[in-house]
Amino acid sequence: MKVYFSEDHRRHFPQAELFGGQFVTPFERPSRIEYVLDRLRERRFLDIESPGPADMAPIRALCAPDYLDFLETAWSEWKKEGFSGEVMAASFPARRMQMARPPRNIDGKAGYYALSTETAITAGTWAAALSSAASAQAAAAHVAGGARAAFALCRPPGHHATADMYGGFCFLNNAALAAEALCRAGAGRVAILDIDFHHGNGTQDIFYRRGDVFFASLHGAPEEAFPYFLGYRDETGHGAGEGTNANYPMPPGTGYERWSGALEAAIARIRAFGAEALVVSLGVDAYRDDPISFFRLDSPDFTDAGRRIGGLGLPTVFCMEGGYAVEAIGINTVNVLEGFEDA
Ligand code: FKS
Ligand code: ZN
Repeated sequence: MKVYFSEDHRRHFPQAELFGGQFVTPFERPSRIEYVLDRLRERRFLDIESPGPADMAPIRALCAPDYLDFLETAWSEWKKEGFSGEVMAASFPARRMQMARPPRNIDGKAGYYALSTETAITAGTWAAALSSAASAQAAAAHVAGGARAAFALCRPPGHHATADMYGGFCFLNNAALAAEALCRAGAGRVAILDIDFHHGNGTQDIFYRRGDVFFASLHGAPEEAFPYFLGYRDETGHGAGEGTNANYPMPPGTGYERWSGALEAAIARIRAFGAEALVVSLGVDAYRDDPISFFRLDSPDFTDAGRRIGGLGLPTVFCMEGGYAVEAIGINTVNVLEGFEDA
């Protein structure tokens, strides 16, 4: 399977994440990619290519123009304001406040476009986000061109990003860009399967009213887990998209037996939907030792999950999302890909 990955991910490396009332080194850090690359090479995934520049037209079609302007200029505006740290949102349009008027002040704007505070923007964040999107686009183009599968080793991740919000370490929704590219290449129906521990709120939001893209997500129940405010079972889509959204929230301590049951249910829905192509939001933070998650999957479980996904027999684009137990993320990611190829 071909792998796409850009060195430009390194340009995004914030020094700080607000976690539990303290600043810590962000869990989402450049070394994550090294762990995955090392295992890919070791296990003979040697066809690793760096993508060309991002195709801006689909990004502009997906995202709000003012949001893209914000991402591109946030760092320089923050510096112009005289702030010495990284861009971090602190004030949000909460209940009964105005949503329709983005402030001019950069501190206000950060809160307007953010869905949470832990995700900092630095000098190279925009370039890194574009390079991550470019990997997803290249992988989608490869699959649209007839390949069985491709892996976009995206960093920063994407599934929390909406058309106009960043957060949860995400800026541009890579999986959504891949799905949209598959649609435009002629797939009448595309499914997105999100197996990251966290709910893919951004992806759900982007496709919620569309009937041609099915979204299924397995994740920590919103009562207990980030992003907290979306991901319930009764979110089933709206309008033309009614019936094309499936959430599988699960409680703390969930192990592979329950998780694989949800995976089978999601796969059955994707099959019934009649998907012609598949995008997998591949997070491996459902792993038992993940530092910020609460499922209990073992490494071999990821191989089995990959095999079940491969059983769908669909052209498939994998997009890297989360996973933080650094040593294991390489093993678990490649396990999914190998299982898939085995199927
Ligand atoms: C707030 C805790 C916020 C943020 C967790 C983000 C998870 C990101 C991810 C992605 F795939 F996007 F990387 N924690 N007090 O793993 O879903
Ligand atoms: Zn996650």
